[in-house]
Order: sequence, then structure tokens, then C-alpha cells
Amino acid sequence: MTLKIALLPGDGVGTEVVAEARKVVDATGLDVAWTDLDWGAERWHRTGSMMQDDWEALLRDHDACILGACGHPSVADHISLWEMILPIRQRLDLWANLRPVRLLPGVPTPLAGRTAEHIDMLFVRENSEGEYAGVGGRVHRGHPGEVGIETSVFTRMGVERVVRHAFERARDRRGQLTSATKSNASRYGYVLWDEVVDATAEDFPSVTHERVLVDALAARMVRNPESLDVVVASNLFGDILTDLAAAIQGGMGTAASANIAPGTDTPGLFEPVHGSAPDIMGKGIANPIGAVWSTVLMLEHLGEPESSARVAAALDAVCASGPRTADVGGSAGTVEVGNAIAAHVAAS
Ligand code: GGG
Repeated sequence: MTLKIALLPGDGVGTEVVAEARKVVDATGLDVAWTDLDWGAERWHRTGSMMQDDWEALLRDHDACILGACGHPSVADHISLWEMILPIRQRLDLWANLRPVRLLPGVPTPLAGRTAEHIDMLFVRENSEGEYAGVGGRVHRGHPGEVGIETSVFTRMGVERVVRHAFERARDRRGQLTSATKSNASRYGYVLWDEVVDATAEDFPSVTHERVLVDALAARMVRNPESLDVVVASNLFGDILTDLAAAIQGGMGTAASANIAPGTDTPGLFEPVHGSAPDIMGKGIANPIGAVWSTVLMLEHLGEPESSARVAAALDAVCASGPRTADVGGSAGTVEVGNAIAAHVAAS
């Protein structure tokens, strides 16, 4: 069967890392029909829109999409996000954002005395509402009394589905779920969230669960990462905590993610957690690990577990032996690392 995969490099280093992700998937020998998409800042300058008008139908006509990065210094950040990645997540209702956190072999962590056995977590981030619902507005622009309002939206259905999915993941891992909220200072949405967690827990007797305030959880991730298995968090908290998690596992370039709608056949969007990194774009030094790891998640989601495992094993092997990019202690370029991973996959 031919897999139809849309390739959306986006901006900045997205172009560089997505090329390596594609190369590695091709090395599996799977039959893939790629669709190249020119969406992003350059298109916005040229045509006035980041994506083509029929973007939703186009994505739904594929099995998956690989995204590189959103954001360019020449476009306001909120335009970049609200004209591409956030509408894609919302309109396709990709409500779960899975972000595995693991210290890959040979990759240095900034946490003293910690090794791979201490760092193995899965973040399940709510991906369609919460603080990124897009509800709000500004009035009296430019006046001293100007007001900007950003409203968080938590629906019972939205919270229930992501919390249930996190419990399922915890049940299939080490049986421990940590829920991150701030339901002391924020007394509505996060209190609803906490109640949903407690109620859902009754269906998962083999999973122990706990409620932790997000600020305390951030400290615990640094001091005691081995105490965490699956973490479920709102859109904003999941976004922030997984940048911290990326740093713990060796840097932003190493972090992968899957935007999915579990239980449906909606195509998922797979992307490295990092942004467009304008400071290093075009230099050929961006780390492709996050993008390649995202293809591991994609292939698993597409029902190709053998290919997924081959790419995961190649990733581990290349991290262990090199070549590695400078951010994880090496001196290789993006293409050299991608070539090495692809060669391992082809030989496996
Ligand atoms: N790799 C995709 C990307 O550019 N992410 C940057 C970012 O800030 N994304 C916002 C989000 O994940 O909600």
C-alpha cells in the first residue's frame, strides 16, 4: 500500500530537518507518495496567506503530514502560528499532542548524575483548547486604557478525552499518571480538569494518579525526573513543560511530537518540538533528531511498527556512536547525521 504523506517544511531550519526525516523514511523501503507543500512565511509574503485555500481538504486526503517549523523574523509570531499550526490542530481536531521524553544513548543531559534510566517520560498535551483556544480580543488600541483579553476554554469533553488517553498510555507503560494544573490560583477550568481526572481514574484501577501544581512539577522534573512516567497537561502547560523536558533530554533539537486524534482515521501531524531557529537557519547545523524521531511516532501511528522500530534503532545507534550535531556534543552537520541514520535503516 502506498502511504500518502504531506511534507510541510515550513520556515527556518524546518526545511533542513524535514529533508532528513524524508530521507530516513525513504530508507525503510516503504512505498511513499510525498506531497511537497510550500506553506509558510515566504508564501505569506508572496500571496498573503501561509497556506493554500483548500488546505484542510488536502491534508485530509493524506495519511499523515510531517511539519518542520513555524516562525520567521519577518512575520509576527502570532500570525505564523494562527495561520498554520494552530488552525491545522483545531480544524482537524488533533486533540492529543504526544511528546516522548527519553535520554537517547550518548546524548548529554544537563542534569548532574542522571542517565537514560532516570529520564523516560511521556507528556500528553491537550492540543485543541485551553489557553490556546483563540478566544479573546483587544479594544482601545494604542490608548492608555487599552485592554487585551485571552480566555482559556476548558470543555468537559475536551478534558475527558485527553485525560482518558493519558490514563490508557499510563496503563500501557509504568502505570503512573501525573496531572499538571494550577487549580489553587485558577479556580474554574483547572478545577474542572482535576474533577475529570479523579472520575476517570475509577476506570483505571491499575494506574496510580496524582495531581501536581505545574510550578512544583517543573521543579520536580529537574530534581527527580525518574519519579515521572506519563504527564497530562493543558495546552499551555504542556507546551512549556515539554521545552523544559527537551532541555533535560539534551536540547530542543532532540524532541519529537505527534499531533493525533486517537480513535479516528484523521491524518496526524508529526513535528519536532523545536521552532524555526532563525539564528542557525541555512547553516546546515540544525539537529535532525527531533524530526527523525517524529517519523518513528508517525510510522507507529500509521500501523508500520517494524519500520518504526528500525528507525528508532537507527536513531539510538547513531546517537550512541555519532555523528552528532554540535548541540549534543558533536561537530557534524544536519545532512551528515541524516545520512548516517538513513544508512543504518537501510542496512537493518
Ligand atoms: N515544530 C513546530 C514549531 O515550529 N513549533 C514552534 C511553536 O512554538 N509551536 C507552538 C506549539 O507547539 O503550540
